[in-house]
Amino acid sequence: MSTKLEKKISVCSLDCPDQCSLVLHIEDNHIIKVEGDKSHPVTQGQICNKVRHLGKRITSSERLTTPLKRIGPKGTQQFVPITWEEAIDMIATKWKTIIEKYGTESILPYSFYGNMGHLSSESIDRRFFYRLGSAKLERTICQAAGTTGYKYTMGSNIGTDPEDSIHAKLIILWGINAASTNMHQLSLAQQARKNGAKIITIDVFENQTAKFSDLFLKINPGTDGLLALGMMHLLFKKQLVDYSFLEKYTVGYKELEEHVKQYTPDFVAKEVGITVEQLETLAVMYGTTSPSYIRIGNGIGHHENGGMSTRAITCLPALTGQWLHIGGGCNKSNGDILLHDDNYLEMPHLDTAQQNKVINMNKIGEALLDEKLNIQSLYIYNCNLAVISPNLEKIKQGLMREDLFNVVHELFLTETTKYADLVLPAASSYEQLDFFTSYWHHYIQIQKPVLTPIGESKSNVEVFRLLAKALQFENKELFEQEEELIQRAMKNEDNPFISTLSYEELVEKEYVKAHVPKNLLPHLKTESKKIELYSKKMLEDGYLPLPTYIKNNLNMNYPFHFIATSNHNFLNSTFSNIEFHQALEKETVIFLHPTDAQALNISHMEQVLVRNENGSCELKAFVTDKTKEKVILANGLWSDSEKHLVNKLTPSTLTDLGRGSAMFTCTVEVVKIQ
Ligand SMILES: Nc1nc2c(c(=O)[nH]1)N[C@H]1C(S)=C(S)[C@@H](COP(=O)(O)OP(=O)(O)OC[C@H]3O[C@@H](n4cnc5c(=O)[nH]c(N)nc54)[C@H](O)[C@@H]3O)O[C@H]1N2
Ligand SMILES: Nc1nc2c(c(=O)[nH]1)N[C@H]1C(S)=C(S)[C@@H](COP(=O)(O)OP(=O)(O)OC[C@H]3O[C@@H](n4cnc5c(=O)[nH]c(N)nc54)[C@H](O)[C@@H]3O)O[C@H]1N2
Ligand SMILES: [Mo]
Repeated sequence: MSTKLEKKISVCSLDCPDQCSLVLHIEDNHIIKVEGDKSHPVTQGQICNKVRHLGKRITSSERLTTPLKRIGPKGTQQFVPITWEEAIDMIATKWKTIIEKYGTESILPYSFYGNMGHLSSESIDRRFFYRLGSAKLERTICQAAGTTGYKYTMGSNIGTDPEDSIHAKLIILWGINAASTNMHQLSLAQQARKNGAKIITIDVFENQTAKFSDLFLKINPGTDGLLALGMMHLLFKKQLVDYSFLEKYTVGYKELEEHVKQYTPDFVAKEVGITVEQLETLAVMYGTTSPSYIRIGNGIGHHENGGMSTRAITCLPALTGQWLHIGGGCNKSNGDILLHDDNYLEMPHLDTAQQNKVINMNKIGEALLDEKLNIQSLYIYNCNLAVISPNLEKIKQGLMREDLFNVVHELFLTETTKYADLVLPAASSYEQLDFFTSYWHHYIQIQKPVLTPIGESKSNVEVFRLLAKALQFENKELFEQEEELIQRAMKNEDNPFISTLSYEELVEKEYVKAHVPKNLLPHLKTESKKIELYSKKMLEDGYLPLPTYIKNNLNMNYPFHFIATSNHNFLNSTFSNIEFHQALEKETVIFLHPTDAQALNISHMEQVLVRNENGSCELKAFVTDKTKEKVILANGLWSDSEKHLVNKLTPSTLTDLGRGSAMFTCTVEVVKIQ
């Protein structure tokens, strides 16, 4: 790469719905400035502050440059550099021994979307582990509950094009802190507001998104489904539903109308923690405004009842016939709009596993400690497991197992590498060719390499090719080149929305938009081809067929509901190791209501102990009435000190639908440190 200043179009590889198009100013293999691409219809030249300072992370002097082998006890981060040949040979030798003794399914890959590139996260890696016959990982920590609830209703993950939300006259931001986690949705909402739209935020905390809204409802955690059912009750009662739409495009509206009679305003308002007047205002605004658009966030899906709650909200637009109005409807995840040929990319037919051992990623601690499951080796990539997973104390116990052979492929030394026998240096997304599809907007984007890999770092794809060779796997599929992979993956016969797009066009234009008709109704993938308010499939799968409120199971031994969300200046734990970003986020805090602080005799910014049966943390108490009494929030996934790891407190319980993480259904006590 040249040493003179150049501007290069790139795509942000972080796990974020906005998936921005970036203009990187590069000099001497360093990112010296980052701008938003003005030509991209969603990015519109605006980017978040953390990505504006991306260069501090990507070209940081802390980047790993060589493979490292452990020399000290596990947990102490003591390594010596070794060569790639030695590293690959060590993995191959160790795995061959493990396989001989315990079988292929004693090896488990553990990955998530630290790099959203499809080649980096679900291509040769998946093919390799199928061919190896490893145990399988259920990757459900993020959206699983919500998208499962959504899919039972709508058939697939397709919803309103966010760009159309500028036409909405009512926008509800529900369980999403869009100001931090989906900033371009706020820009679009701002444009809608100029045309007279009203904006409502529904959250348990008065965050920056709430401040931006015309109406804010501060509700009790985990009551979203009930609130939606209470709205439905009023919509039917006040005759604000569109019966002709319901008749033509839905299944089960009569059963639903009968079913929601039990959700009376008095009961709903009390349980949700709002007034009957607020509930009425919300229902009437929703029932009388069109187009209305609901952006459903992940704050809902991380509760035990998150699948059903999301399903209940997903039913609302059908009641008022919103799917026929441009900008109307809702959007949880648009993941299926840009669905590529994942079967081709991942090749499940290469699988050689005999038993089909499946481990849920949220239960990795339990799995590592379960002798029957017999996990002998972990290969971790695209994921900071020891920070982001619930029930960390248990995970730590598992990772400390002397007999566990643990490989971590990372850009940096992290909390997770502490427990590695071998650390491999990863190339960043800007150092390789890959393609990206947003799970919110409708653009496919390409990343061409714009930096030379730092040190000896290698991309995920490259490392799996090396491993395949070392294990003498001869399948040519394991050695396919990046260009061909993208070209072939973009051809998905089953997805009409991308059928006219080509790799050549993508290379030329940097991003291309899916061709999605304004009316999605002919594309519903439910069995009935309609919106399923009553779902026969749910009944067959062992669930209640109508959206129903089931209270979360809280451990009442502890007085506070504890919700550790993501924060504004990190992306999950990414950036939490960069001093610049730490300074932006300032402190690791819990937000505590003044009444609760007073009862505990805790003053503002006092260091406190937060604990429950899973573990304990030391954090500062930020006293504020932005939260509800008895509800505590924490600001993100800090990893600067073990004392700050909030997931030491969260449970590994699974959600009602989708086997997702119910990490937000958690209780704690707060104790003064003497
Ligand atoms: N800055 C930044 N952006 C990010 C991320 C990040 O870490 N930082 N992470 C990325 C990822 S992987 C994801 S999945 C998304 C997640 O982004 P969001 O969809 O915004 O989800 P969360 O940040 O988990 O929580 C959103 C809101 O839900 C609220 N909440 C919690 N419980 C409840 C409840 O029971 N009901 C309601 N109504 N609200 C509740 C919280 O107070 C919070 O304001 O953001 C992505 N973007
Ligand atoms: N308490 C609590 N816990 C949470 C959440 C929460 O809101 N609260 N959010 C949950 C959610 S929604 C999600 S999605 C998960 C996210 O969990 P993770 O996917 O683990 O997200 P990150 O913490 O960003 O860590 C990603 C790691 O991948 C590495 N990486 C980046 N690119 C590459 C690459 O090309 N190759 C390799 N080998 N590594 C790479 C980065 O350096 C980084 O350390 O966290 C979950 N955990
Ligand atoms: Mo996520």
